[in-house]
Amino acid sequence: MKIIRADVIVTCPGRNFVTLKIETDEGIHGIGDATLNGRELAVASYLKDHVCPLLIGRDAGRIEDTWQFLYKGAYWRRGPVTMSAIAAVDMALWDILGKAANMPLYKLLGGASREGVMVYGHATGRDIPEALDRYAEHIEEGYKAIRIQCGVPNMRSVYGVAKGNGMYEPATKGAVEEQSWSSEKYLDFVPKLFEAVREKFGFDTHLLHDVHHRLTPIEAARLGKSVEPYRLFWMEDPTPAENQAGFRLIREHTVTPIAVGEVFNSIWDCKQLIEEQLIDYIRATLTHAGGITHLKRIADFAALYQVRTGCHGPSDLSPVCMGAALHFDLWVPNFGVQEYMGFPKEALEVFPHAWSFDRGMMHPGEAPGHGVDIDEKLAAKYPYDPAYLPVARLEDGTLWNW
Ligand code: CS2
Ligand code: MG
Repeated sequence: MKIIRADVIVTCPGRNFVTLKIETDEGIHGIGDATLNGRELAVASYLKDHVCPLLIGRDAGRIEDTWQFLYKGAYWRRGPVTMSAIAAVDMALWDILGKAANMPLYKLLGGASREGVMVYGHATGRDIPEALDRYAEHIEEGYKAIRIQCGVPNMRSVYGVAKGNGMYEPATKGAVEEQSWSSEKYLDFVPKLFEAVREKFGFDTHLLHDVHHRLTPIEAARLGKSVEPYRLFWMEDPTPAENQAGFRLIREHTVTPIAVGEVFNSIWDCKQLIEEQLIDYIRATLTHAGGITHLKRIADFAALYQVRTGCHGPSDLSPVCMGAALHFDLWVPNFGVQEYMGFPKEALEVFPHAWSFDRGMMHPGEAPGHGVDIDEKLAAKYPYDPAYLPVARLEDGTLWNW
């Protein structure tokens, strides 16, 4: 089966998404997600101008060889733009393979390892009472794992909290939003938030929290230690992970589990973290870490060290990534949890999908391939609308990690 066409579709049904569509001479097509929040057009161009022409005439079934060809053949390895582009090709080719075999992707990977995929939702509030109300709603909806983020008293803004009553969406139109940050205020406040959750709801739900790269290693160690009584499922991205050895310091002081990796692109970004057992969950995801072919490699490597998966799943990864991730999660032996932030209604219409949600558990469905398609006519009604992620500054104006 030969590839005869490859097109890039950029659309903004509620938020921007980049999708690659590959067509074959047997009339089967597959799609892959290539969305890189705030830098979408770089990946669209990488695909359109440099990758799509190389795909024409290739055997659609040679997925591994195509991956190696795009990775090694570019000479310039890794990086978010390259790896998102390779991921989109890989996802689309696995989709095609599934359709050709008339099998859902999870069966091609080796079959289901569990009945369903546990997902965590986002409970956010401007203050503790509001965050607890959202937490209660998630329990009502059947969530078994819930992430909580909350406004910090006397801080102008905080990461992860929805504006108004809508869904949480960090990217904004126009100028880059500048938020302010104080690690001291945050560290004093956040244990009180977890205490309030455990006091009100007990220990029946898995409690998660995202630090979003805001602390230094010693501060993260202090946070992890101070919240041990609340038994978090994980504290996410406690400090930036470019310096992987920095996590040794955190590990020496606390048994609070650590999840890292939503900004990683390859196995090399997490090699030391996994090998030295400095983390408990790896958050690398299909779209940004080279697709199914590469994430399988990361997960198998992680399994040697009892590190489990916890794939990134924000609304800025498209419903295509969500579908493919659920197949991956249903199969992967060392599964931990999957993030599920939900999508704007328009996005769910543009991307018809076989996946479903039921009381905190998700299933990819039985459609051949990854089970997600794109309605191109509808997609064309939502032109690209540039938006940027915010930045964070310390209270004295110093640019900090967002
Ligand atoms: C977050 C993301 O889901 C998460 O854990 O860290 O919302 C992240 O900020 C966005 O994906 C950035 O595009
Ligand atoms: Mg995160």
